[in-house]
Amino acid sequence: MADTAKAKGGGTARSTGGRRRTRKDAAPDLTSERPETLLDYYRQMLLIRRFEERTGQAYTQARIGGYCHLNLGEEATVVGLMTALREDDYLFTNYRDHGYAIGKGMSPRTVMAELYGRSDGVSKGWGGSMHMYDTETRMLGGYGIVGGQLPLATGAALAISYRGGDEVVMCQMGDGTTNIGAWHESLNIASLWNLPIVFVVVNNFTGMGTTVEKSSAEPELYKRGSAFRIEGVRVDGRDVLAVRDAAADLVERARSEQRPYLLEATSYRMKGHSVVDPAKYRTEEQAAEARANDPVASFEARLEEAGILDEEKKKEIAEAVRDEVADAADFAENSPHPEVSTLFDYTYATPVANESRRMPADPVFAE
Ligand SMILES: Cc1ncc(C[n+]2csc(CCOP(=O)(O)OP(=O)(O)O)c2C)c(N)n1
Repeated sequence: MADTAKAKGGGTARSTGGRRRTRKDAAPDLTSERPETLLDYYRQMLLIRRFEERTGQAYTQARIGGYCHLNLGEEATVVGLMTALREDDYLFTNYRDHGYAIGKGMSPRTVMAELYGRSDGVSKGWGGSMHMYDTETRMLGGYGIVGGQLPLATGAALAISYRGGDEVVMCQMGDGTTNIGAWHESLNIASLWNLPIVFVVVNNFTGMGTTVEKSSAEPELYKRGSAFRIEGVRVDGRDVLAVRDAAADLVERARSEQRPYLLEATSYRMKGHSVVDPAKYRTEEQAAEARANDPVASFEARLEEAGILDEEKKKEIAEAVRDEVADAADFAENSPHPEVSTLFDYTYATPVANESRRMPADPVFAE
């Protein structure tokens, strides 16, 4: 059910008279939605679910190496957020980025190839799971350092503001990130300089195995923008329509008012922190609650109840998704490994002195 709460920011925001959701708002009514749109949200959520399941499987088969964090359980949050952005808006995320990369428009093929560390991957195979990056779709990364994306996203919003553009930056992070220095620095500057950015905290209630209550003096994270006069909203991250509406509202306000906003999406990751974490800190009750509120299954049931999804349509979507994921895995499997000689090609925009790390056949770039 949709459940939004709001914390006042204050600051210099100009009111647009835009639609503002409050805790009393009802869940978005399906009858006012286009059935094709709802089915497309469902398809996207299912695609991320199956893609991530396949990723986990490929990891255990040693097709994927390094760190690997899945969006399982967070599909409604991912799809709702991505639906709220325009194609020319920018996105920065943490390392839990596969679903966002697909949602922002990258092909599952090139995302999977990146996971496999192959040359057809979005980052030419050199980035891996945590570093999906693509200027074309304006997903400017995937970052492995907790909070590393915040100053960069704030800088991108400053660039937009400086050039007088009307794009918005969305900066996704986890709940644990709200306790790191970059959070305070970035929100402070974003508010002080009136930057068009929406900070999104995906609150899955655990930073690795540490709960929000144990790590945050203010566990209602949407209120934590108030120190910087940034208005915050909390939304049920397991409801794709509620996330879409809350995010679209804040994105459009950031755009028209040139102000930062904060969105907290309460969510739940269905697996451990990364694929190698057995999540033993989870109780059986918590796992059962998660299964009972699975965002994909809940939305499926809601569409069925509304008569929008029937068995035939469900089968059709499931098969199309299955084929797309299988195709992505085949593509990744058949993509060549990158040449070692290209290791430094994408690190700097221009050639830099390379004598100390030059491979035998490389040209020399002098100091
Ligand atoms: C600066 C820094 N400190 C510690 C780590 C190790 N680390 C990786 S993920 C993580 C937890 C972050 O949790 P949260 O922000 O809630 O994101 P989630 O994994 O839930 O998406 C930690 C401590 C790191 N990557 N970077």
